[in-house]
Amino acid sequence: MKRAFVTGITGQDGSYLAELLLAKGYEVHGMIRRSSSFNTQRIDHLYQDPHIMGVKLFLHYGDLADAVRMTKLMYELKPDEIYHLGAQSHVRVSFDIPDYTGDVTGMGTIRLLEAIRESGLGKKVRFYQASSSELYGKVQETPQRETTPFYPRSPYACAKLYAYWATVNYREAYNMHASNGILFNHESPRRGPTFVTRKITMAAARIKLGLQNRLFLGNLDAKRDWGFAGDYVEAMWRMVQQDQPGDYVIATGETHSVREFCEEAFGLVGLDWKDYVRHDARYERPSEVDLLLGDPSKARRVLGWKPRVTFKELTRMMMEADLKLARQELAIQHSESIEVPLMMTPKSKGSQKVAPTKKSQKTKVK
Ligand code: NAP
Ligand code: G4F
Repeated sequence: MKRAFVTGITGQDGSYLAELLLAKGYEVHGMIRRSSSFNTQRIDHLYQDPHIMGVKLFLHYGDLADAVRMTKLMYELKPDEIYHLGAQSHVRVSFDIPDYTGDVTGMGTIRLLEAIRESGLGKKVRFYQASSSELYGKVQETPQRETTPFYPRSPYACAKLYAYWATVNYREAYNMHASNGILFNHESPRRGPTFVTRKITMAAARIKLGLQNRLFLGNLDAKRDWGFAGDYVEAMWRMVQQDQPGDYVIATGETHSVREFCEEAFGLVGLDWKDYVRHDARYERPSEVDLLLGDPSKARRVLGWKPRVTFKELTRMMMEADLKLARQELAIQHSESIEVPLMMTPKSKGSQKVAPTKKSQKTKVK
């Protein structure tokens, strides 16, 4: 049985990748951050009590800022494959916390690569680095392919540039099986709520149900090559299975503006986005990536990979999921209007059981 180690397993991609690896019979070990609130919602459906026999998913505390812990995990687990997805992954936020982003998203990669070498796994393990189309930034050619020069436009992209070249360097210097997936934007119902597609589908659903009346966005002209995350984790796995490591663009080969995404999403619930979307400069970036459009022909040729979900199917999938969540939110609001008084202690004077009643028909408990 193959053993995989996944950083960023609690994120969007980590959750789809964990599903894929478990379905293929892998034993999966994920590194998670200690958090004061639960951060495992995306993988809760996969998690089993480790005391049960035959469990295949294991979670370990760790952090990309902690080299000692990652080295220890490498010694202990000795994985066959490592999927390095953990990162501070928000581009706009990286302008606010550039130091942290450089440390976790850039240096985090070299810490993990060194942990692999230090534990003697360098020659054996296969390593996947979650590189990004943000590397192309101010694009030097369109569409962007593996040979297109990079021009990063954010602290996030600069950190990913460092991690990209660290991966290439460890491949060349130490003969490691280390590959970069240069993934263009990929989305899903599990996408973080502050990324633009999810922000739009959540708002369109809540507006439709009367839970919200405005959506504030930044630059509507930006164009992105949006695919489905479930398709993209399949490409990660295929890269790692190749005899030789390499770098691959993973994209749909189609681009759409943020405005078009609004039109499509609001249209699906019978609304005109122009009636609800307002501009807020806070969501603009000091330097923007105007256009991303990938050429995935190398991935198609070498990996036999192609995207299955179209732009329209993706938007529909996200809208359907967010409508369901908005309905649940509405139901919770409605149930909160039903008053259930706390029970008094049995010995206390005058205690009595009261059936739940609607606020409108309040019963006084004496
Ligand atoms: P995501 O949802 O933001 O997930 C990021 C993951 O990294 C989460 O599990 C997060 O943990 C973890 N993480 C953050 N800081 C960490 C730290 N200091 N130590 C350990 N773990 C940490 O991102 P995603 O969309 O799944 O993307 C996965 C990877 O692909 C990222 O590296 C991203 O930069 C890259 N990428 C994404 C796209 C895309 O369109 N989605 C495209 C190209 C590349 P918490 O859950 O605790 O926050
Ligand atoms: O959804 P976004 O925040 O994604 P962005 O910046 O393209 O980055 C994502 O994809 C990268 C791959 O290319 C990943 F590497 C990265 O980790 C992340 O997953 O923004 C998309 C576009 C931008 O041009 C942004 O300026 O949408 C524009 N936008 C307009 N209004 C907005 C908003 N973005 C966000 N997040 N919020 C807005 O209100």
